[in-house]
Amino acid sequence: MTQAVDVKQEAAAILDRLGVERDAWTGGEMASSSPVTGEEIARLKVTSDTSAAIEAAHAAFLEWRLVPAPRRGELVRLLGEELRAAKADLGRLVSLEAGKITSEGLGEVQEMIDICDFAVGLSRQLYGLTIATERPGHRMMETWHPLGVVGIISAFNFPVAVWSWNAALALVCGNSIVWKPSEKTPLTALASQAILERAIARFGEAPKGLSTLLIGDRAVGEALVDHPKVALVSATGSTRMGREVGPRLAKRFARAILELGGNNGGIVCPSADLDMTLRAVAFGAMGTAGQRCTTLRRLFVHVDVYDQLVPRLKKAYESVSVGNPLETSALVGPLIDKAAFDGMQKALEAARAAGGVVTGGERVREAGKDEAFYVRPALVEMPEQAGPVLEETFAPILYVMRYSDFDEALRLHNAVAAGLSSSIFTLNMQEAERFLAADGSDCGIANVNIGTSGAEIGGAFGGEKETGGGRESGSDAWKAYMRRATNTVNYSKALPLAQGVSFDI
Ligand code: UN1
Repeated sequence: MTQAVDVKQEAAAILDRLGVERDAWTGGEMASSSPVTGEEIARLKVTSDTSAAIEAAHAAFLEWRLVPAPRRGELVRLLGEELRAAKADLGRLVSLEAGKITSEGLGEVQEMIDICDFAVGLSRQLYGLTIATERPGHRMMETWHPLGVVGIISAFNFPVAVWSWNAALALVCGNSIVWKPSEKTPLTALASQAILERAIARFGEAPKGLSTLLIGDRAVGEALVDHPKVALVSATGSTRMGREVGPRLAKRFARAILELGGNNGGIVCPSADLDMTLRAVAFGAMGTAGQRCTTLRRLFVHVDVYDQLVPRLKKAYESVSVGNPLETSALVGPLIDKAAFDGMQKALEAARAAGGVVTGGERVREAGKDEAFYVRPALVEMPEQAGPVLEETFAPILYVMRYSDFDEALRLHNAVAAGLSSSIFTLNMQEAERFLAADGSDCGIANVNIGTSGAEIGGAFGGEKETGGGRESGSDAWKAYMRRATNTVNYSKALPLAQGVSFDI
């Protein structure tokens, strides 16, 4: 135990150091509280004129798209520098506002720095293609152009990293950005915006309105989704949210990147390295108090190793440290709020009713902090994949089931609505390769001997089915942030038509 931390005072000191105006987070109508203690730490002003902010972002886009991409990369390089300088403060603010343990708060800022580095390189690699044409004296090519205003809707659990994936790519791709952060984590958003503004000031020649923050509730998010001048909305959150956002965007033919729920599974095969599996499962299922979209939620364990692995896992669940992430080195911090706690208890009740045997799951009280919701992570041995196992509950619940036939395990693994992340633990290459094959895991992320969470930024991030199908972050995810033009140039003196068509006038 170290000294008691005054969360309100510390948040204020960090915001001051990061250059956020006090006016933005004091005296406003939107309360923000820390899950660490349950105390209110700020009162934010809600953005009143979303339309004006989006119009300004559009005007900024019209200029920014003309700045050469490698110059745009320079702005993102400066953002990376500013983030490096602010890492300790911003990481701590993530812990204060989202309840993450220290190394995960810092890890989240590292993820921001990493995507900046990636985007800087990308700013010189927005490659198009040259394509063979069937017509003599012609050249065909593909060019990538800036798209427009990019709206970003982010969730509380990765309050800043997910913004940075979108912001860094959107900016090098020549777009302006408008960000609606979760109502649960607006302070880290104000801080990130201030950090970006510092980079913009150093850059010197960026148009005003290039990056805007919209503070507010659902109505503000809806205004962003419905505004005709927003070309793309990248939204991270629940499948329920995606079901509303997706059709609204489709209605006006705007683009969507949806990164929604996950109900991530793992298969532990007879040959698995059980020590490694234990650690991977523990981090995947209990890390971030089970509040990652990539959290491991379902585990299929082969009958031959079940009695070796599961008792050890249970011990880990019984002994993992749960507590205040600001004052202790606990590995599991608080749930975001009471609703998350209630949702967890409801799922555990349903699991018991379906024959589940629960280890853990009870509230861990912090003295004098009745509004903070700490829980012991729950491991639930289930007789079959049924009831709450089929749904994502955003809390640390791991459902464990036995299997004896690999194909059956694979079938059950894929038999849920979401399709984000997945893992197999095996030293048998036939099983590993099968898991990664066309008839293997149906998720956007499929791992071998690694847990489901903690992806690096270099790969495309996202998933299939009810996860929404969008891809963010690395690989060629940038293409969703640009518009593609196919150009055919005739440098001959004739006009041959494609497909041999003749049209002589
Ligand atoms: C999320 O939970 O929305 O792979 C994102 C991970 C992190 C990102 C999670 N890099 O767990």
